[in-house]
Amino acid sequence: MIEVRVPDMGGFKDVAVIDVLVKPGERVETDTPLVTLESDKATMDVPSTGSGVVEKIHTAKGGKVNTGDLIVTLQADAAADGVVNAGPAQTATAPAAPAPAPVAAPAPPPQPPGAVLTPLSRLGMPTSYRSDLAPIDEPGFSRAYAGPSVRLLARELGVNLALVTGHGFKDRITHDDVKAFVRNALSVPAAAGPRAALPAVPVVDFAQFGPTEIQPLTRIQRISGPRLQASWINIPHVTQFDEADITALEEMRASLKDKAQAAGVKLTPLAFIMRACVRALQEFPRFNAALDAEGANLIMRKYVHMGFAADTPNGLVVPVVRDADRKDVYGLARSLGQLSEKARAGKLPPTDMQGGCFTISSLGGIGGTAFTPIINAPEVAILGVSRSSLRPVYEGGTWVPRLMLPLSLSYDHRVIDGAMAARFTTWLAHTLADPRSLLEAVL
Ligand code: CAO
Repeated sequence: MIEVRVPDMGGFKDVAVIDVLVKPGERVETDTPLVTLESDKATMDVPSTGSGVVEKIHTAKGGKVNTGDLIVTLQADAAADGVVNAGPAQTATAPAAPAPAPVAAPAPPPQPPGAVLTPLSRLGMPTSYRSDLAPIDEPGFSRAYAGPSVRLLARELGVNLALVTGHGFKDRITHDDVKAFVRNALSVPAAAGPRAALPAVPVVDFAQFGPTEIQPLTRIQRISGPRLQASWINIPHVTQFDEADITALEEMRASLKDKAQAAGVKLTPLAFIMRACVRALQEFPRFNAALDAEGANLIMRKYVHMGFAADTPNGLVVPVVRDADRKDVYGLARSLGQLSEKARAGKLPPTDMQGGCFTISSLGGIGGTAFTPIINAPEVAILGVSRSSLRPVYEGGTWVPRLMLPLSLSYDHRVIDGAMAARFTTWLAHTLADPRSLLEAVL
């Protein structure tokens, strides 16, 4: 067993536990943050002192702790038995231990030899950049999922953490995320002038009008909210609507469904739509690109990892089917089933939510005729799918019943123009209407 205790907190007493970052049964490594504490001077993470599986959590969010209190017991890996106390806490006044490197984190800019590095010159930024950033919204800043040294850096640079997308462990905001955010803010052309601060919405005491109850957002909602807001604010969205005749596709799916089910695969419409989207990305590679931090170049991806929005009891998550271009429709259906199950059970590891190139948000199982999905930045497009319905279509001089699937493609207008978006959805609709090619094996 490893006992992780509250380290010496330098005289602070009854320090609040503002977050418990792990659950019993979860695997942790040395330095994985276990709980976040907050005194009136600083926030600090208490990292794990060994690797193993969380056996018991001895504190709870909202509780109070003191130096030496037991916070977590770990079932240690075979070689690491013993009772260990936590090392020094990561406080806002002491630099934090390095967080796990985010996937594809941007490299720091090269520095001239002998350069004196202030926080700003380290980022290659003019000192007047602060006017380009929205003011810090304090409640959002304190809710953001970031360690003390990252908060300190964000304060120094005037970055509103509520708007920063985290790429660290469990989507924690890292130093590189803060730097990338500032670089992005600076990429606004000088002619556009400083970015105007967003007008604040009024803060209202609702209790003065009647009884109320506070329901905290889930952890997933607290993380995804600022991300959605950042995408909404930063990306000029346009949504292109279209519809695909999926009469033949649904006939074909119905004829294959039982056999697939017997083999343990649930062949839903989404698997076919994903296969069609993979092929559409290959046909229109710009939809599989990302804009670089300066907004000057496109990064063309040579791989296809497909995200799909999944509705879970804890909120919206976007699992990613890796190498979707190397899977046929059955392989995609199998991955969709496995990832959806993990997502609903709250057991998706961060690696299953990273590296997406394009997202599909299907509300077809629920209802609706169209919607305007928000792009999952740094992707440049997202396909919304609504419920198919049987409708009369005029064909060859007569009205025939056809099953029509509504498509809503939101795209980043900095990268994709309207004509290209219309070509994309038209191509997609044609491909879904003639589904034989979607069943072809993938070599
Ligand atoms: N039109 C009509 N019926 C559809 C359909 C469509 N476009 N898409 C799915 N269906 C049907 C399926 O065929 C299935 O019916 P059967 O059980 O009779 O075959 C039923 O609806 C349920 O499908 P499903 O939801 O189990 O499977 P799926 O592959 O369509 O979707 C998933 C999986 C994870 C995408 C879905 O469960 C989900 O979470 N959707 C919500 C996504 C979301 O919240 N998006 C919004 C994001 S923005 O806030």
